[in-house]
Amino acid sequence: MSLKTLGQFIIERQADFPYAKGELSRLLRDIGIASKIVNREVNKAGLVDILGAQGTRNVHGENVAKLDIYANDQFIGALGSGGETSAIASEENDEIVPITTKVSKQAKYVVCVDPLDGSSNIDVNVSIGSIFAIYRRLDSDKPYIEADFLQPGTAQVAAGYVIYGSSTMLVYTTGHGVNGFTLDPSIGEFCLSHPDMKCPETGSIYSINEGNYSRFPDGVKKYIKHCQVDDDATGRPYASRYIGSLVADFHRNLLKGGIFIYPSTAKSPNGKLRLLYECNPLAFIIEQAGGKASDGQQRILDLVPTALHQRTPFFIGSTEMVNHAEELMGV
Ligand code: AHM
Ligand code: MG
Repeated sequence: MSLKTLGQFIIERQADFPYAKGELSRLLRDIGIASKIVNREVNKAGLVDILGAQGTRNVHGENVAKLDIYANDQFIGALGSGGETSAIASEENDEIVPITTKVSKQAKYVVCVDPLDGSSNIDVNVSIGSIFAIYRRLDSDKPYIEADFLQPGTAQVAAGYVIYGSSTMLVYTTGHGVNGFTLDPSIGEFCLSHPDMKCPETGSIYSINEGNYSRFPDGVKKYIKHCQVDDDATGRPYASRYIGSLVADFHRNLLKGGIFIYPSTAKSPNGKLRLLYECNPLAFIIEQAGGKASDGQQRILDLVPTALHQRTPFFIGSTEMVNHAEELMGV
């Protein structure tokens, strides 16, 4: 069987968008380029003086590792020079980043990105990822506005993630199923390795930071107990697996079946994860793979954002498991 590269696949799939002129395809190509450059640095992180905290804090008050900055620069650079993105919302930037090249000002799309998620795992050689969501601007005849970024997740035209793991993979959807590409380092290309990915209807893995147990809502505590009960018929107790890298936890559960939960806590009523560039893109992917994503009460993709960096409780994975967790949350 011959290898199909990401570039070939994107061109073939352009037919899914009969009215498009190839801009989205080029934008996806730009993301592929940025992630290959980030991958190169992630892979040699132990060798060069790029490891470790930079000594600054990002807009959320968290320590910023050098690779976060590097990855952010790469995504902004690649999307900027590609010419199809008019502005970017990034986890690393408080404000929207405008792209000021002549062509980009007219570009149809805006991109939300978490350039390097799970960065506390960089120093210990554990999988990390990049996450992106692409929206068509509300009015491409005028300059971009914040409302372009505050569209509900249902308006995403494409979304994806890159996992820098034991191998590097790019997984994306344009609303026509989910496809995964593994980076072949010998030729420097992402190659189709996981066509038409589907999330099992149910699974036997639950992923949650149980250290926060005492701060969880009652419904989440009940769900954790449900996972731990001995029941041969449903294969319980389930296995607890939590990496602390959203992309890695999500990717495993997508392939094997399972549920990932980052709920509200007594200290953080909106949870920790960010709607625009963490939850919405993964929610789009899981739905396209037959799974489900919820904030515990309602569908993630239906939430109407009010701020760029807003957080939301997050329940995502196999449909049956998310449904059960929602029931215990009182939906
Ligand atoms: P980050 O954006 O600062 O990297 O934080 C997001 C990460 C996710 O990858 C992961 O799911 C979560 O934080 C883990 O948080 P916690 O350590 O509270 O369990
Ligand atoms: Mg993040």
